[in-house]
Amino acid sequence: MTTAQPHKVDQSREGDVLILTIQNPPVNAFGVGVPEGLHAGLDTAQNDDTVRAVVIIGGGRTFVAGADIRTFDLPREQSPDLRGIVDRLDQFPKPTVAAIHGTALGGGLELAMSCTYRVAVPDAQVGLPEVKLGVLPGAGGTQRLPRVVGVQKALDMMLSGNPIKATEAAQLGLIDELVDGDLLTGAVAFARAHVDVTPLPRVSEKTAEGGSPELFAAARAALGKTHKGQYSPGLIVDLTETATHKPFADGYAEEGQKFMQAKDSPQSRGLRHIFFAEREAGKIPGLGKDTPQTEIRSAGIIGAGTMGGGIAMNFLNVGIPVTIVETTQEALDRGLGVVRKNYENTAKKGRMTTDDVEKRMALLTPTLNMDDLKDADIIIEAVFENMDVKKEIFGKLDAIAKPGAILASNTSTLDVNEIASATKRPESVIGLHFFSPANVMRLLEIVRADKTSDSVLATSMALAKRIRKVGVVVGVCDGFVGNRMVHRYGDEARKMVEEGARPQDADAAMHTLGLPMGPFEMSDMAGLDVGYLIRQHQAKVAGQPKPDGWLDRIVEQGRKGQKTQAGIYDYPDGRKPVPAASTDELLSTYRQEKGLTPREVGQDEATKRLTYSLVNEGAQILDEGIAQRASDIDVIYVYGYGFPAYRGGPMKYADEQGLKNVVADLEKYGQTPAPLLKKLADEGKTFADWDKEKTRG
Ligand code: 3H9
Repeated sequence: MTTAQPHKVDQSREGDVLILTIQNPPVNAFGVGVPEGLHAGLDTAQNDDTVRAVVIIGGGRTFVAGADIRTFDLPREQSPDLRGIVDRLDQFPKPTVAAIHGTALGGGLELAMSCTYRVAVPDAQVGLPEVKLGVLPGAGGTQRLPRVVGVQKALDMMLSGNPIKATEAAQLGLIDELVDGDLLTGAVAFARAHVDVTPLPRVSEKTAEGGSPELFAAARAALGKTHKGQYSPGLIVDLTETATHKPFADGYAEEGQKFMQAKDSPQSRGLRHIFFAEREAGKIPGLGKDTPQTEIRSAGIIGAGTMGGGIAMNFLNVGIPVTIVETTQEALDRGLGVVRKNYENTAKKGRMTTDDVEKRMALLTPTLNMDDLKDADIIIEAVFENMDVKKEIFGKLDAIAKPGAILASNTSTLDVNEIASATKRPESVIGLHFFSPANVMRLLEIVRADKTSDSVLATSMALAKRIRKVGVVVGVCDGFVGNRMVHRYGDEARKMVEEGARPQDADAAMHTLGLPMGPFEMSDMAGLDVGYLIRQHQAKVAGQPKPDGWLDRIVEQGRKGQKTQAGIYDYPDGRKPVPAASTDELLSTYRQEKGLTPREVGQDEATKRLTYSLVNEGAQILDEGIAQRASDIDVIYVYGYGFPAYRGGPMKYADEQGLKNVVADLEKYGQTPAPLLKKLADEGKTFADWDKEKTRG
């Protein structure tokens, strides 16, 4: 769009230097109005002989954080023309200096690399994160970065997508000068010192050093592990190789085409969806930015088992002291031992120093006395799933905790309202459901109970961010969002096996979608006895006969999953599942006894039935208001259950397939579509439409 757009670039002068300040808050993304403003500025510089150099700087908190991702779906002629600006800067007759603070990411770094020089404050960060959005640097990045930092480093940066600090970039020659003190003053001085340089250095005229056929072969081979199933990483390697043996203009043209291919792929749509979904999840309708929050300076954790220890690590990692309570010294010692071992393993891999390990451990205070939690700002209960035990603990906490402390339960299924009823301060009670391993998995389901106060909710959301989790607010129901959906998925998987599928077929069906584990590998890992005990208990309470499914029979053989080195699968080496002959035999007997004639269940059917069982339950959850948005469910599945981000999560995946098709397949395979799903399909809508309508109110 070239007309009637307000220019988002201010022009000002410092003597003979023209300063162009990009003003597109919050992150100065290269959106509509930015190229127009930069062209206007470059026109000024070109037409005015008194201008001898140009400084390009970001207004507000950052340099340019990249192309405006929201414009990716616009028709090409309406998209902001980043390549046009980069081309013009590359050939610009006067020195141009990019002055970087905050982050120069993606198109932001590409813009900077097309300037003659780059200066930055030491704490700035620069990177090409496009791979995380399923695309590739599309404004010269794949051709310029290897020409500046060498092939290996460029591949590392573009394939990881992770930014590097300006200090490292300066060592690599990507930043020409670090500016201590005022960035603009430093940039203007730098520009002035370079007005007489001829010819002007251009990155596009350099050669990309350090590539070899072996290096590129190794890079391609590694993608199978690091970026399995993904489209854009291979293109990034190809284009980097091109940079080593073709003229800049050829590589640049190739990059332009491949960028468009990647941008229009379902994988990029999925990854962009998750980028925005993650940020949306942080917004809670009705909860203003000014909602008062409690400052969390210390935490208490009850239970030093796998979950309690993992949860503690999140706090220790960001410098929040933790007091951890157990009932026996032995359990306490074991718990602390596991935390220490985890840190030491990280140190062994070189990702932490031994000093860091000791600093973290020094923040952890073990105790057998719950009274020691009296000063904690937040207390998280992480004991086993038993309502009576949890209520007893919360009753005690009510007497011990200081007023205003947050009382949280890490329950994965139980009713947080009932837990809160054990206290006289239900407004302070919330569910914080961490996922195992709690020090690794990024998801945090934040369970808002009926009486949870806004302040407790807002504090919990902010805390999630601080401990580097992705917090998603959910309502109270059995299993909340993630586990409730996974139960349906497990039911469908078991049913499919009864019909004739082998467990390994069901798992393979989900691998084809990109999940690292299928339903049965996941059950074996979690422990089959957990579900078994729940099923037995539920039947007893309901006065029904003892459950006798094929999975119950496996548990009754003493095969409880990975932990007993035998479950649905065998685990001869302790970790890797191998199809078990005993399971085949058991299934065959089971089907005979129950009069079931096995039939072949194809991979397509298996994938659809399993994935759509998640989608169907997700639709029901949305309808009940347990999740705020379909995109929240996607965030939960990507960060908590390994659903590939490049598919955008189950609800986005369903949107991509078309909800009409999803409904037709559910019906074909004997599942009843949830009313909301049916309604959206009938109206020709998507879950994304539903989210939009909801947001509009
Ligand atoms: C690219 O550049 C392609 C080119 O190679 C080729 C083109 C031809 N666009 O994360 P935050 C919004 S691809 C649009 O909460 P933080 C974000 O949605 C791009 N919007 O803040 C949020 O909005 P809201 C390569 C964007 O401080 C608000 O800004 N660049 C963009 O925690 C604040 O964001 C990237 O991939 C964008 N590019 O983190 C960088 N970026 O308030 C992506 C942010 O309405 N961005 N927004 O929810 C980031 O990594 C982080 O946002 C950043 C700030 C580190 C910058």
